[in-house]
Amino acid sequence: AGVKGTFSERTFIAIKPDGVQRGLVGKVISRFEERGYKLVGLKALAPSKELAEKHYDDLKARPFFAGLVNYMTSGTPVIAMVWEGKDVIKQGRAMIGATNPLESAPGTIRGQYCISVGRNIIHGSDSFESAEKEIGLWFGKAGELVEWTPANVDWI
Ligand code: RTP
Repeated sequence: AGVKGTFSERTFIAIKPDGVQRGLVGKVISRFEERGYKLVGLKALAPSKELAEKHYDDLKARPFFAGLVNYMTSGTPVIAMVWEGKDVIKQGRAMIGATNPLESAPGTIRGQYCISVGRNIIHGSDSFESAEKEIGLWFGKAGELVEWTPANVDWI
């Protein structure tokens, strides 16, 4: 996940199937771009059960686990992304908002678009360790992440 706390820090962000079905892909990408983050990995895929279970393996014991995996593997794609930039892991979580829509502040992504915890349109890594794990899981193949330099933005 790059180097923690520097401009090369990376996080894993995924638009979940309900976000794709609702046509919110462009809006989510715009928010990260406009904030000043850099898109270094992007793909659409319908995750396998194995991938969804590995991604959420810390929630295995929770009562909603099976439903969560079914939702992620419905066949509608997930838009898997890696975003890079200063403090992007923490800032990405702040931009996404709280898991429970009753607690997600208006202006956050979930606070603007969600009313149900089980259909909360987006995922973001919650720590550097999670980002490392999730980027490896979703972008395991060599060459899937791209290094590039934005035009004339050194001073931002
Ligand atoms: P995420 O991992 O997807 O970014 O979500 P999170 O950290 O904000 O929340 P977490 O506690 O890790 O839960 C993961 C996802 O499980 C679903 N969930 N459903 N009571 C429920 O039905 C319930 N609780 C959680 C949500 O989709 C949540 O994002």
